[in-house]
Amino acid sequence: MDTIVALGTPAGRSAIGVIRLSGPDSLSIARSIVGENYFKPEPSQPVLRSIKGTASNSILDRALLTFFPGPNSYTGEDLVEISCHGSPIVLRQVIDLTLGLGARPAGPGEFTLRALSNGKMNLTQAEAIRDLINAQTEAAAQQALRQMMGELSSRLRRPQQALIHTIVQLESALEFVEDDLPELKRQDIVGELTEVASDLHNLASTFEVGHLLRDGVRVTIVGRPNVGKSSLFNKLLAFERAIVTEVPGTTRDTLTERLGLDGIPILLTDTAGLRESSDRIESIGVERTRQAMAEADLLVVVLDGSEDLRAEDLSALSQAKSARHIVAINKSDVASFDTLEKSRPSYEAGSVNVSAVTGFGLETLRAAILEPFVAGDSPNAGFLITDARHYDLLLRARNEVQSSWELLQRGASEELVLIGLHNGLRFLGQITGETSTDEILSEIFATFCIGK
Ligand SMILES: Nc1nc2c(ncn2[C@@H]2O[C@H](COP(=O)(O)OP(=O)(O)O)[C@@H](O)[C@H]2O)c(=O)[nH]1
Ligand SMILES: [Mg+2]
Repeated sequence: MDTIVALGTPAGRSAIGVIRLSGPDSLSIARSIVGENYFKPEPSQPVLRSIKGTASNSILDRALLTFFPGPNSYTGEDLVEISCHGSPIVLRQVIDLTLGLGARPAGPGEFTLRALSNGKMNLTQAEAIRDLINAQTEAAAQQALRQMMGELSSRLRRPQQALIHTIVQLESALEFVEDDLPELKRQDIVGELTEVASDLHNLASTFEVGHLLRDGVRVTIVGRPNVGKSSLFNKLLAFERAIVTEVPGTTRDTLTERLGLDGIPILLTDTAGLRESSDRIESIGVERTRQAMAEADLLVVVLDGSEDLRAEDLSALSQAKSARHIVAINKSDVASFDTLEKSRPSYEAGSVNVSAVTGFGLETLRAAILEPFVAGDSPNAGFLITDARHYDLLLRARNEVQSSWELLQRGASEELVLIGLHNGLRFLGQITGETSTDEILSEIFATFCIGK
C-alpha cells in the first residue's frame, strides 16, 4: 500500500489549510519535512513544528502536525494531518515536498475508500460522508448524518437476517430431507418472505421524498405575459432577481434560482409569458418556456385576478393540465380582484389567492408547492432513502424476494425458490458494499472530492 496525500480543505486562501497524508510512510514523510529523525507525536495531539524546504535552512511554514496511528485513524492506516497557513503557495510547496518523499496524489474519495477497505465503515456510511459534504439544505445534511451513523445498514439488517434464515431452512431441506418441505414450514417461510418484501418496499418508497432532498424539486412559474410571474418569482426568492415592468413580454429568457422550502431544495424557474409573438427573441423565449414546462416537477400557473380571463390564460391552463400544477391567482391587492372573485371558475388542481406586491397568500402558496411532495410524511420525520443506487438495489431485492415468494406459493422446488433469495441477499449486500465488486466501488468513489 502506498502513501497518499491531498489537500483536505478547499483550494484558495484561508486561515488554515489542512494537508492529509495516509499510508505506511506518513510518519516517515512527516519526520523528513520537520527534519527530526525521531519525530513521533502523541496520537491525536497536535504539535507545532517548522516545515523545512529543500534548500538549506529554508522554512516553508510553521504548522500543526497531528499523528493518527492506524488502525485508530479515519482511514485505518497511519495518518498525518498538517495544518498549514491557508496560502495556496505554501500548501502547494508542502504537498510537493511530500510528493518528493514518495507520497502520491490521492484520487477522488481515496481516503474514504481506504477507510472502507480497512473496515472502518461500510459503503452506505462512506456515501453518506460524500452526501453530507454535498448537502444543500439542513434536511439533506440531517439525512446524510443519519446514514453516516449507520442507520441504513441497521435498517437492512432485519430483512437480511430473515433472508439468511429462510435460505438456511431451504438449503438444509435440500441437503438432509428426502421428501419435500413440510407444508407447515413452507407457510412459515411464506410469512417470513412477505415481511421481508414489505420491509424492503417500505424502505424503497421513502425515496419518493428522499430523492428530492438531493435533487430538489423543479418548480416552474408559467402564465401569459404581465400576470406577475416575475414579481412572484422575486417575492419567493426574497430578492429582485428578475426584471419586472408593466410592459408585457419583459421576461425573454428562463431564469432559475435555488431556494429552500422547509428544508427541501427548490429549483424555481421564471419563464417568458406564454403567447404567440412575432418578435423573434420573444418566440425563442416561449419555446424555452415550453421546454422548462416539460422538465418541471410542478407548474405554478399564474393568473391576473384583477382582470377577466383571456384566451391566453385558458391556453396556459390547458397546457399545464396534463402536468402536476397549481393555480396562483395574483394581484389580490387590486380592488377589482374581489368583484371578480365570484365569477372565477374553481380549479381542479387547487388555487391560491396571492399578491406579489403585498406578499398576501405567499405562505399558503409555499405550502401548496410543497404539499404534493411531502404528503403525509414530513421530510424531517422518518429515515429516507436519498440515493438512486440504494433505491434501485432495494427494488431489485424486493422483486427477487417477491418472485421467490410466488414460486413457493405455487409449490415450486426449493432450488428454484433459493435462486431469488440468494439474488435478493446479494443486492442488499451491494447496498452496504459487502458484495460489491471493485468496479462498482471505483464508480462510486469517482463522485467524491479529492482529499476525502
Ligand atoms: N397590483 C399588483 N401589481 C402586480 C402584482 N404582481 C405584479 N404586478 C405588476 O404587474 C406587472 C407585470 O409584472 P411582472 O412580474 O413583470 O409580470 P410577468 O410578465 O408575468 O413576469 C408589473 O407592472 C407589476 O408591478 C400584484 O400582486 N399586484
Ligand atoms: Mg416576467
